[in-house]
Amino acid sequence: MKNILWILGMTLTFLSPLTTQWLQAANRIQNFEVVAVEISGTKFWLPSTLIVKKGDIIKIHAVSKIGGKNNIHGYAIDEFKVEQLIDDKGKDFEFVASKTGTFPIRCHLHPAHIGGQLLVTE
Ligand SMILES: [Cu+2]
Repeated sequence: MKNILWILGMTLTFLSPLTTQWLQAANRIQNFEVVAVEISGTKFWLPSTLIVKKGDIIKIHAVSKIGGKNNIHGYAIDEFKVEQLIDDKGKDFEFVASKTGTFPIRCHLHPAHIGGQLLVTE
């Protein structure tokens, strides 16, 4: 019995770095929750910076917490052809961060609405 446990332990010890490498090679799923808010009359998308790795599958849940008549806001990342309309019910969408770089995030409905940036690293 002891021998079997030892063999099992050694096998797991040997395999775990390989498993880690395999997981790193596969596309990671990155989940983000972003909200449109208004602070002292200025609208923002928060968090303003999303940091991911090249090849990651980016899953975003976006929701507008800005009340009033104009509660629909845009969430656009031109480089990855993301262009969504977001209201107070929220919306899920996804894309693959297929290239490295820093890419603007903006509200395509309101130029004054402060967006952010998507940072894709190697
Ligand atoms: Cu907006």
